Amino acid sequence: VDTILEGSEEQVLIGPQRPFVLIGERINPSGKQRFASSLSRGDLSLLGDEALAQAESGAHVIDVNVAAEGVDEPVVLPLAVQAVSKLVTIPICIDTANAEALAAALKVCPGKPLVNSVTGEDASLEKVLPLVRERGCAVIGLCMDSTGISASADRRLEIAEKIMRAAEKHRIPSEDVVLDPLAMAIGADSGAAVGAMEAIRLIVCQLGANTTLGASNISFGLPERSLINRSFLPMAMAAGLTSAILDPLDVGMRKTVAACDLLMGHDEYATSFLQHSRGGW
Ligand code: THG
Repeated sequence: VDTILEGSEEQVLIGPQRPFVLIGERINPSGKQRFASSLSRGDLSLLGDEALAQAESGAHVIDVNVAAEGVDEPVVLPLAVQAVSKLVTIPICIDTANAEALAAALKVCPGKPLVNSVTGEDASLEKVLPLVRERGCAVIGLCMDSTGISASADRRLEIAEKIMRAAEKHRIPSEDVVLDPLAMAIGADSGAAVGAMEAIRLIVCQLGANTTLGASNISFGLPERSLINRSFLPMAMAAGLTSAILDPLDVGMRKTVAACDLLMGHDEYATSFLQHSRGGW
C-alpha cells in the first residue's frame, strides 16, 4: 500500500513499489548546543537554512524537531513548522512527544503531514490518534511501550499490531500508519541492526505496512558514522524498509539510496540514477 503525504505544493508517496523516501533529520537540536540555544531564544533562522538545504539536496519530507532544554515546545514547534512550510513545498514530519505542541503544530501545518510519533502506550495512543484522525494525516507508530524497547522482534511486532488495532478503532486508514521498528545504537547492542531488520520483515509480512526508522541512530557514538549508516540502509531496504529519517546532505548516503532504488527495480531505465550521476549528485 501507498502512504500519501502532502506538503504545501507537493505530494509524496511511500510504498513498496516506490522510490525510497528520505525524511531529512537535520532540524533537531539534540547534540547541537548552538541550535538549541537559538531555538530557546525564539530565533528560527538556522532552522530555515536547514530546511532549504535539505529540500535542495533531495529530501522528500522534512522532519521538524525542536525539543531541547529551555525550549517551550507548544510555542516554538508551531512557529518552526510554519516557518519551514513557508520555505519548502514538500511534506513536513512533525517530530514531538508533546501532545500539546503537536496539536498546535497541526493547526498551522499545510497539506497532509506525517506525525512523529505515537507509541504503543495507551496514554500516547489516546492522546495522539484523535489528533491524527481529526486532521486526516498520517502517523509514525514507534514499536515500543511503557516497558521500553524490546530486543525481541516478535515483541516489536506485537506492539505494531496493537498500534494498528488502535488506529482502526479511531477510524484512521491503515495506510496512514507508518511503523518504526526502532534502530538502536550498534555500539551498545551488537544485535541492533539484525533485530531491526527482523522486525521490518515481520511488520511487512504480517501487516503489509510502510516502515521508517532513524538511520543515524545505528551509528551513535562511533566513528565513520556515514559509512555505518550507508551500510545499514541497503540491508534494511532489502528487508522491506520504505522510508528513513536521515541526513540528506550526506552525499554518500544519497548515492547509496539512488543505487538501491535502481537495484530494487524502482528506477526504470536508470532514469533517476543517470540524472543524478550526470548532475554530480
Ligand atoms: N525514529 C523516529 N523519529 C526519530 C528517531 C527515530 N526522530 C529523532 C531521531 N530518531 C532521528 N533524527 C536524528 C537526528 C540527528 C541525529 C540522529 C538522528 C544525529 N545527529 C548528530 C549527533 O547527534 O551526533 C549531529 C548531526 C551533525 O552531524 O550535525 O546523529 O529513531 N520515528
